[in-house]
Amino acid sequence: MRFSTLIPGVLLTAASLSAAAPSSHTKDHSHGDHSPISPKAFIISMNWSLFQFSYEQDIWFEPLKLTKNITVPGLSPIYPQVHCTADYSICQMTTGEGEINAAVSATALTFSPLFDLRKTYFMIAGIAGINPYVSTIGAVTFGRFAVQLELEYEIDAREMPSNFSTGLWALGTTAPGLYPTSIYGTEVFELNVNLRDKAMKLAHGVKLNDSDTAAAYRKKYNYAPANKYPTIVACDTGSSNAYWSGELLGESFGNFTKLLTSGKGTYCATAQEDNATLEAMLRAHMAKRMDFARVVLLRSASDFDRPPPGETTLFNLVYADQGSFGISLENIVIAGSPFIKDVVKNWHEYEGGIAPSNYIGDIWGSLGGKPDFGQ
Ligand SMILES: *[C@@H]1O[C@H](CO)[C@@H](O)[C@H](O)[C@H]1NC(C)=O
Ligand SMILES: *[C@@H]1O[C@H](CO)[C@@H](O)[C@H](O)[C@H]1NC(C)=O
Ligand SMILES: *[C@@H]1O[C@H](CO)[C@@H](O)[C@H](O)[C@H]1NC(C)=O
Ligand SMILES: *[C@@H]1O[C@H](CO)[C@@H](O)[C@H](O)[C@H]1NC(C)=O
Ligand SMILES: *[C@@H]1O[C@H](CO)[C@@H](O)[C@H](O)[C@H]1NC(C)=O
Ligand SMILES: CC(=O)N[C@@H]1CO[C@H](CO)[C@@H](O)[C@@H]1O
Repeated sequence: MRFSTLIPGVLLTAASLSAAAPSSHTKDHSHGDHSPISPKAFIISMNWSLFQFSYEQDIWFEPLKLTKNITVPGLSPIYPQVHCTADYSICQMTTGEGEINAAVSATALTFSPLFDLRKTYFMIAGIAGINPYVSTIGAVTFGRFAVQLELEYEIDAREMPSNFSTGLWALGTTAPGLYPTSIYGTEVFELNVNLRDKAMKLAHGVKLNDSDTAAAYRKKYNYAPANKYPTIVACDTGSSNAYWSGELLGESFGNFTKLLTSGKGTYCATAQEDNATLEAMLRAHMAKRMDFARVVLLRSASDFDRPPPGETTLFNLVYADQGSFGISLENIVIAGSPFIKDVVKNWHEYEGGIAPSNYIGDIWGSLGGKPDFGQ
């Protein structure tokens, strides 16, 4: 439906990109070649622990052999380097957690003169809370929409009017359920569905990892898909700095996602970074430094966003051992690697871009075209 408005913008982008990207094969950045690095695939992680075994970042080091370190000014003080394969075809960085870290680190990367990212495919890949009505712990989600959940008015639910269903509602309005009248621009991002589907197809049939503890915790939910084996699913993320939990907040944010995406988005995964990373990428695209049509958003489920029947929300959030932190990390690699490897192996299919057939961009139409959500 949006082909006519969208495709010209996309072709323009592809044309401006085709002037692009020097090949990176032969460069040796440790020996004085200072032309920009132009990776084919770039993984964006959010967190990493120096003290514990396996977090979002270092899960990639071994399987992808990320042996080259590049210090990039403006990255997080605790994750100051980008890590690349020896031929610089695949790189990875860690933004740090939460929206501020994600926005600033992604901006520093995309505007760094050390990189030419105009043809690079990005995979934002992290762990997330999961909506049990849409999927389950250990599952891997691929998103089309990223919604800024806490960009709302909020009053403590104990002080809300008795006829309110939730203490959170859209900015500039007077009650839950009304479309926001005050728009900041980062409320919703929509990504290339054709690219997402390609990444999901490549991941199809992989064997996701599981643990006995996770399997037992799933059984506490007396409904599907929460109590089913984890799978790969297409559904959408919501970002919020507030690390929330609970049936009512989950329902409130699910409603908000529907409201902002004109019913098209299905909230399933909670993240603390995606709208910020995507805002930085949108601006980098506008500055012709990268291509917003080349972004995949993957979130694996490390915990449920609300408790099973008979347990409290507090228990679910801070006490329960859901047994899925480790498997969610492993499953990022299991479900994300096929895409990363395919980009490098079959670069001829990717180099010119995977044209989107849906609208991509923000709520303002900043990249051209007309949003297929909102008012
Ligand atoms: C992020 O990493 C820090 C240590 O670097 C760790 O303490 C924290 O628990 C991690 N957070 C998540 C959500 O994994
Ligand atoms: C590259 O960075 C990683 C993570 O900080 C570190 O473990 C590794 O030793 C570094 N490698 C080199 C060659 O400096
Ligand atoms: C709640 O009640 C007030 C006062 O009766 C009314 O003005 C308002 O529209 C109601 N709000 C909702 C969300 O039903
Ligand atoms: C699944 O996890 C177990 C325990 O960590 C590990 O031994 C096994 O190799 C993993 N399987 C896959 C397919 O990664
Ligand atoms: C979500 O929306 C439904 C349908 O409008 C409504 O019945 C429900 O109370 C809302 N839930 C919350 C928590 O706001
Ligand atoms: C920087 C940024 O965009 N981060 C997030 C996303 O949504 C709103 C946007 O203005 C910010 O409050 C938040 O920090």
